[in-house]
Amino acid sequence: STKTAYLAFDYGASSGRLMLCCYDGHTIDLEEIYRFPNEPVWMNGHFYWDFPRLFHEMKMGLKKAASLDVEIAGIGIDTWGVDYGYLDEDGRLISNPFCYRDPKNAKAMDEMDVVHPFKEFYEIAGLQKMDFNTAYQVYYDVQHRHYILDCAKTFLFMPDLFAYFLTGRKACEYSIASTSQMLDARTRNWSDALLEKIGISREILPEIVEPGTVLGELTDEIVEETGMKKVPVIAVGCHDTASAVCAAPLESENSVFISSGTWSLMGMEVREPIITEKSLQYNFTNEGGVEGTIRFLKNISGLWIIQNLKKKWEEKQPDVSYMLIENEARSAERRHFIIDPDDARFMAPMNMVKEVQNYCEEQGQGRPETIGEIALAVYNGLAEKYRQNVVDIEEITGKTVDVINIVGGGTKDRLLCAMTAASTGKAVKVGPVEAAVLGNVLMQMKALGQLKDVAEGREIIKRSFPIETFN
Ligand code: LFR
Repeated sequence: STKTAYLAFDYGASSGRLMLCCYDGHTIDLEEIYRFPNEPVWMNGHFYWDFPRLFHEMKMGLKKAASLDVEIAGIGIDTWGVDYGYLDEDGRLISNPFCYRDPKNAKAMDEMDVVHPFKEFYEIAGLQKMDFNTAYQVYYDVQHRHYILDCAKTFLFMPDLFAYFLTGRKACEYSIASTSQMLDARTRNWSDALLEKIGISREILPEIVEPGTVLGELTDEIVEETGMKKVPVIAVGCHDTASAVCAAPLESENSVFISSGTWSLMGMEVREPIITEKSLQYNFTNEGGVEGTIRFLKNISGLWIIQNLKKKWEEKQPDVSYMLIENEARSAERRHFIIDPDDARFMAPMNMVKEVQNYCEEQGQGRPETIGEIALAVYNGLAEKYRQNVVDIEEITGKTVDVINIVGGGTKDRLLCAMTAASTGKAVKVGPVEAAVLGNVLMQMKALGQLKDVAEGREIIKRSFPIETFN
């Protein structure tokens, strides 16, 4: 047939999956061929990713793909941002990477702030102040785990690590590197000034490659183990949010996106970084996108709190689904509860239900008791953040926002979509759900010459998936 097939690995903070994506010259269709949980492990006061397990799952996915008897043109990998690992001189992974919710990060940020004021970083990197930014994590390594840096020969971000173990090629992809607070947002390269402040040697940082670069083919070992052919691995927008925005069917320069999932990444696609007094004051971030774009956005806690409420409720009531939570929130009796979803206390609490209840009580709102009331406190908090964010974006950019495009897994939450339209007063367009996977595929297609540019890719997305409007 004339169909071309691609494999897209999309690793999120709670699960990962492998999608088979076929393009017939007109539309793209997707099939999930493998899914697995991703559970960071809490061990002696720290949160780690289980990297060998995640790599194992990658190979299981490839095995499954190999058994399908489909010709695969390329493989792309995207993951959450900021996290990384070190390789020794023989390419062995030194220590399991930390999870970005590790409590050491807040401490590291405070330590670095004392020596190097945040403003010095912001002026160059243009990144929002978040304690998990790679710069703080690496600063922690420099200060408290120097033995690791003593034998580290290569630094790689999470998707780069996977690509390295598949192909043997060591490179840092630009969009993921742009989440580190170690790049100069304007030159799009490592910033020597920032590296010096952090105390990491430039020598262990590999070259930065653009999204859409063919990294290399699967190694013989991987081919042997999985039954795959010698397929090329392509650096896509390796940061999941870069991929999601790549596939967002934005219609104009006044469109705002929300990449909705565990986090809500809300902002605009712009041509040049916006690093001003105001963007600093409002704590906006400039992350690197595909085709030289900048994702000017704010990182807002997203459905993370709802996900963790669900886990807690499931312990007593196994049939609690997202649908049920949504419906309970729609019909909740007392509707005034509201939290600040970005309050640090919601980052990784032991009991999310109590945390939300206590917050409301401490704020003088009374205590939400039912599933509906507790969930609504979160929904109200998110909707209010979105509203404020639109106001801030309009003020900073001087533009008037016309449409908000919501993409990603969070679009399945129809209550949140409706509340977004209501709170912002803007037209909201919803879809596609699988934005990260689709952006991943678009950049593979571009790398292999099947696509002229992202604009053409977004037209394919619009043809292939329903986009719904909420007013
Ligand atoms: C979304 C995301 C965000 C990033 C957060 C932590 O999955 O990649 O963009 O800020 O995870 O890495």
